[in-house]
Amino acid sequence: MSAGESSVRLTVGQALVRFLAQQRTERDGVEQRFFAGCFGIFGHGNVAGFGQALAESAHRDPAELPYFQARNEQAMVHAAVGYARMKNRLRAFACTTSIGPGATNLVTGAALATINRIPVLLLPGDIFSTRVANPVLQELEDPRSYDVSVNDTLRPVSRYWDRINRPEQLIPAALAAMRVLTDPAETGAVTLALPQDVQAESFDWPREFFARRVWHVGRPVPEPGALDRAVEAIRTAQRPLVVAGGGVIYSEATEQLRQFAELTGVPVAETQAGKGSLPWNHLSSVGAIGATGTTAANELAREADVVIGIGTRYSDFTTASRTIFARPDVRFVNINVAGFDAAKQAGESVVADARTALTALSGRLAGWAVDPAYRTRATELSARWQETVDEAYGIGREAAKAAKPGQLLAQTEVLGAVNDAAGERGVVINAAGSMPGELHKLFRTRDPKQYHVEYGYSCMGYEIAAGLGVKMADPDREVIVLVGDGSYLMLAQEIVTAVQEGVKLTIVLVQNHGYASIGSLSESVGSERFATSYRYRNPKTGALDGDVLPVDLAANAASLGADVIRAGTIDELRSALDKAREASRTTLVHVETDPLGEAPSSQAWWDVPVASVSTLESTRRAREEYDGHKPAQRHYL
Ligand SMILES: Cc1ncc(C[n+]2csc(CCOP(=O)(O)OP(=O)(O)O)c2C)c(N)n1
Ligand SMILES: [Mg+2]
Repeated sequence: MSAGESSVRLTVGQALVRFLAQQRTERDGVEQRFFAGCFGIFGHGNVAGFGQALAESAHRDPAELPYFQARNEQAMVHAAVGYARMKNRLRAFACTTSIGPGATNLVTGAALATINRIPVLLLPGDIFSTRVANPVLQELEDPRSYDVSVNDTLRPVSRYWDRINRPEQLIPAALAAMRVLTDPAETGAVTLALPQDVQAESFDWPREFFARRVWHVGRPVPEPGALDRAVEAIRTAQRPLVVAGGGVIYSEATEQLRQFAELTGVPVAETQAGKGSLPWNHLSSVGAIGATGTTAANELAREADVVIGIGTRYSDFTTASRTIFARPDVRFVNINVAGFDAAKQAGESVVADARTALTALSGRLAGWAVDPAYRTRATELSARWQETVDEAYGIGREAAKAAKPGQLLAQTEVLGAVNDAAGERGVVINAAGSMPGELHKLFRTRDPKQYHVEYGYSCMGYEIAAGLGVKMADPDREVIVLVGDGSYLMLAQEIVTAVQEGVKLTIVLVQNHGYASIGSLSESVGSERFATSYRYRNPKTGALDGDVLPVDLAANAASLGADVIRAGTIDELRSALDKAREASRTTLVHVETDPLGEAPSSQAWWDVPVASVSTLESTRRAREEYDGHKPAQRHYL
């Protein structure tokens, strides 16, 4: 296209900033800007291209595409994911990086985004398209092809991946990127790799490229035949059970789920991403399902003849590695906006938005309900589990039975205090270690957006970075980041960004000197807790079983700019959480817990294969137990 009124000459970087600023989503008549801003770390791969464009944009209009500094590229993707998840995927962030290590640091974050189906736009710099100066600093140099760069590592973890080798390629690529980012069935990480020379090249862009563009996020309706089959399956069920996944929350279908449950009496169990679909004390709620589930949900799952999965991808934790739905004749009805997930477990596939499908189902099932005795049984099972929660949280524990001085707190008591501190709307964030499982079964969720546990990728280091994004998405909510010492040591540096931006987080650091979770898993598979605690190497044994290390993570957090409170007892913890809530600055509460403490059992299995031959007695015993569980595993054909 030649220069003229219908075009505008800009670099690729400048054009991309302008384009991103004009993208909008609309759902249910509510229109909003899609990109809340851009996280970035600069190097030679983006400073002169996209970085220059951001600088120019900040001069023109600081609100056009606000820039936020991060300390680590992986962490900035986590922050972006935290934000987009909180916004039910209707708003998101872009992330700009340099080439080489800045780009490959994105890979873990991208995998997390894609697995959890959360949109994020990644803009790594790439090696010269002209190749005139190659190899450039940080170039991989594949002897088989100069077409390869480290950014190719982002291909399998991106839902859309493209490299912009000529300026005009940006036009179709940017549109394709937006299509994927705003499509709930397809979304995840989207990568546009930007060669550093191309970013700075200019082109006469058609003005329409920068027009305000609205991406309509629809609510696909069920195909009539599919709805008929689903209704028929549910009507003939004696023991139906809903499994509510993240799709219920992203679709904002919690009210429709409540109506469906009240109308039909079908009990509702929740996956990690779906937790909060019903308030914990709703009569139809049986809480968490699967390997980290409640005994109530799991008992009903074992008896269920029809499982109604809504917005779930049936991870191994949800299905207890395909053992929890135990009836030989169990059938599945799957409502999912993604055909890929709807087809799982050979179920009746209803490809539709959760809200639309639930409304349709409630209409078609009017007058039908489960046997009242089944309803009562679900309620009773739940009530029994809630007594277990009270016990684990230490509610009603007499003073005489309270912890003795010097005795470490149980992690479940810490979670009880955090549950109280979160109140009606506070958001609790976690991702890896022993806490996700305990939170899943214990946490009493009152609001659909208050339980933010990333358990698609269960990525250590997500917690603090995601807290930043969550708080940016909803500054009115108290945000409580629960983080283990292992996770903290992996990726804590976004505390600095939170302090810089005045984004106030409460961080509860649970110090148990190592990997309580993997320690207990290790023991259960006969690996004797090998190398799962942080200890000095013992000169006598040669193993890592010496003294506890002199590590002070509270001091570390203070050095990064956080206010710090150390809590030793449950009363100190509760008062620290009160103080943190009132504080205006990011506050870290440091608490030590017993690494050997246990949460109540879910009575469910998780498939982690055990060595089939071993000289260790512990391993042989674990293998025997494993062999005992294995036959219960189903294909669900
Ligand atoms: C990035 C990453 N590496 C490794 C793992 C495997 N893993 C899961 S939990 C865990 C230990 C977590 O330790 P910590 O945060 O202290 O929590 P704790 O188990 O003590 O509750 C490890 C190593 C993971 N989930 N993520
Ligand atoms: Mg730990």
